[in-house]
Amino acid sequence: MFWDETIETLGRDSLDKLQLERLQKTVRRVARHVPFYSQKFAAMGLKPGAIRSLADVRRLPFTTNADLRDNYPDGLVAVPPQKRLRLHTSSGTTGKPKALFFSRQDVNQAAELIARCLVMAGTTSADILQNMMTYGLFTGALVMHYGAEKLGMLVIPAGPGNSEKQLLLMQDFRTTALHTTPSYALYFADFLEKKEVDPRKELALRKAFIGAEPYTEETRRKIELALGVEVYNSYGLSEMNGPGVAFECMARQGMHLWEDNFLLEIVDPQTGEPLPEGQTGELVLTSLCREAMPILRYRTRDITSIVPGPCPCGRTHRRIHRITGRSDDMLIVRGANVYPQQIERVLMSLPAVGRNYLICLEGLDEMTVKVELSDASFDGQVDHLVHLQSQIADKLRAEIMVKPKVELVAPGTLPISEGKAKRVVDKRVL
Ligand code: DLL
Repeated sequence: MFWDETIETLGRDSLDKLQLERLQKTVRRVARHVPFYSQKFAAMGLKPGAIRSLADVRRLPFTTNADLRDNYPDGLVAVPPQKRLRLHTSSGTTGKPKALFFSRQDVNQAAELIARCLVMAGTTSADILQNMMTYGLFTGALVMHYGAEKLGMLVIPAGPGNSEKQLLLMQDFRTTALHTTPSYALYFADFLEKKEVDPRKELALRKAFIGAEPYTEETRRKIELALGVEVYNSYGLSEMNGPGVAFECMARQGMHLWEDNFLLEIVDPQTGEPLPEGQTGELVLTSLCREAMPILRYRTRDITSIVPGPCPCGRTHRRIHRITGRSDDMLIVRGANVYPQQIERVLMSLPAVGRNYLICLEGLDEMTVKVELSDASFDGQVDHLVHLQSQIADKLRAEIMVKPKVELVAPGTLPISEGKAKRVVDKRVL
């Protein structure tokens, strides 16, 4: 099933040709309308006409997170005020937000890509989508909302939180598909368990589109088991429309990245040099269709690699592997490089572990991993808990090379947030 079969199965040569035309057009437009880029081109002695092949993309400057903040609020916008239709922002971790503008064409194009994703994942206009992402400045809910409407689904704009209400909506309107973050999906799974609701018997759920935060295969399995759904990984970022950049098809072996809209590169996060296909590095994206705010070679900081070979689904757009972390969320603990995702992978593979955890760094270089237990393993038997604690610490040490302190806590006691989960609290005095 395809939303736009011609474009989704376009042969490599035609796709390359289309990308080059769109890249050249984008470069000409930013050179004319965005002083930030025209000044960069001038300083590098680069003329827009010098981009003659896709490989020439390497001659273009990178755009970073800091560039977006420095040009806040509208320094990177390429259209006059009357063509600006929608504003989203992205908060990131520190400082000023990033402002992202959409023209009418951008809003339509973003919805078009979402419609492709939803059909690719096996949903149709007969499905009922409960959109549990945050509505507002965050792209997550609205971009999905418009795309699902374009496909013709009934969309329930539930927003996040208020699990009682979410459950009622699911029961009363027979929701078949969910859109949420992995952390809220796990939280909601806990809620259903406490309520003794068996989703397979009492609800009509069949698919969940999960993204906006990194998560592991182990977490995917936990969500699938607890909610009785198939989970599809959904990747995107505000700078490139929000959700709908890359999404899993029904083969679920990596996420197809819509290459007619985005030019993808994988670079060495330290040097910025392109890496050979298949190697793991930082994803760099150039928008090829964005009108209001085109962005060249955006350093996403997301670490991934390209899945080799063709996909059984027949789509030609290349796939990226699950994001394994961000080049800037790496922690250095007693000299070892540690990615929070490594810790999640270990924890979520253990049945005794519940659905939430928190990594706390304190003092000089002390790492404590607070781990919620599952209801079944929270039995108050001291021997059992002590054994479990040391088992988890050993498994973590085998994965991350340092042995953290492990603190076991009761199910449902660690804080949860409505937006993106905060997995690390760093209060070290280094
Ligand atoms: O999170 C857009 C989005 C909304 C994607 C809903 C999917 C679903 P931002 O707030 O700008 O936009 O955050 C983008 O979130 O660079 C990644 O680090 C992370 N991220 C998004 N999706 C995934 C995913 C939205 N599936 C940043 N796996 C990105 C891992 C993800 N990380």
